Amino acid sequence: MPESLEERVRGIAARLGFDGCRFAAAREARHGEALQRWLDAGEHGDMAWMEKAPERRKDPRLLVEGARTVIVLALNYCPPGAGGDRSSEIEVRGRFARYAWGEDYHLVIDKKLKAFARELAALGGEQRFYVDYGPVLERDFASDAGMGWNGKSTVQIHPELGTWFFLAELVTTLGLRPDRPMPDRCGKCTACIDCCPTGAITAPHHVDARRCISYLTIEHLGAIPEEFREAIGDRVFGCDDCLEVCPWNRFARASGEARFAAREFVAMPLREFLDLDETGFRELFRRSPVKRTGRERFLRNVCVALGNVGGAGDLPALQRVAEAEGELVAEHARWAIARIRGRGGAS
Ligand code: B12
Ligand code: SF4
Ligand code: SF4
Repeated sequence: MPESLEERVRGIAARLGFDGCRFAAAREARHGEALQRWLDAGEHGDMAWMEKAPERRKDPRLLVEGARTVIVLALNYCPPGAGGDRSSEIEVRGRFARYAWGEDYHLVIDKKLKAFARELAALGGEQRFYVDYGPVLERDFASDAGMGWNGKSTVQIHPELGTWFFLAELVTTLGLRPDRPMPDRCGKCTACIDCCPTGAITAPHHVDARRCISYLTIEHLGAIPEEFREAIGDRVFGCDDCLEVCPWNRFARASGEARFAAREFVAMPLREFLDLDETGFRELFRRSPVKRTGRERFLRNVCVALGNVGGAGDLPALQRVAEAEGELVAEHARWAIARIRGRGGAS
């Protein structure tokens, strides 16, 4: 039997190292109106880039003329020691979300998508590819294609990968038979909603980004509102709480992608980050997602974490930063000093 077009495309995905490849029809996104309401309510906070071209985000046919299929891809990023067995987690001093432990996934996946697009062109397709930054409501098309289901946390859940996978898409003119959606297997579970430290999951499948620690530590541009600082705890970049509690991570296995393995910075003592100058910051976070915040906002986050978990030994470094840095970092350093002193950290 000759190989079908669908099998050939899945074969390309497997050769490029993707952990899943499924197809959805290119059509209007099911939750386009929900996206519009979210934007109109300002729940995207400072992410002005989310406001750009919402009509394209709602309909992939506006991205590629004659588009017939959205090829939905999954790539496992579960770093070794982070899977279902939480007792073997690597001990970290300030917490980074797992997706940021290794090399920037945009770089890793972009390269694979370029190669993928070349192979699809050889099959007669015209396509564009996206990972994260593109105007695609990625989780809608993942749900349509049966790449897991949309969890109550809004994170897409896969029966074998759990929560630890990235999504990417190729919008193509090739007509590939759509896969079936997968039933929602959250059942009565509400663990992600119950555990969220800031109450950011305001309803099942709905996150108010302005309350989310991932947003506050990565995307938010100014001072972190005081009401959230304590809840941020020791997190300095992103948040995994609603992912870690998901029972479907019992089945998660470590990623085969060596570039997602944890880099040294995840185990660095928090205080040492305060010594980074611009060059030091750029070198430490070269090819890392952490680079996105820039040094100033990263130091802001480090000060908040030190205010929550630091001790007397951290006061001299915080004092130095409070005197030498611009107002954004200095104000967070002063807050941290007051918190540590309030705990009896030092006179
Ligand atoms: C903006 C953004 C954020 C924002 C806002 C998050 C949010 N929930 O909206 C912030 C900065 C907070 C964020 C955080 C994170 N993000 Co983010 N983010 C995005 C981005 C760029 C757009 C998301 C978006 O359009 N939001 C608008 C809202 C309205 O849409 P939505 O959250 O996708 O929600 C829709 C679905 O729930 C959908 N839906 C789909 N199927 C179904 C089924 C049912 C029944 C229902 C009711 C709804 C539904 O309907 C909703 C309304 O449209 C996407 C990439 C992309 N282009 O899609 C990555 C993306 C969602 N992020 C990702 C990741 C990894 C994260 C973090 C885990 C990172 C971290 N550890 O810190 C957290 C998770 C926090 C969380 N609970 O969502 C991955 C998620 C992969 C996955 N397996 O789901 C994505 C897909 C990037 C990628 N290419 O891999 N993110
Ligand atoms: S990433 Fe953290 S703060 Fe954001 S919704 Fe999940 S648990 Fe809440
Ligand atoms: S924690 Fe429970 S409710 Fe939340 S996504 Fe996982 S299974 Fe669904």
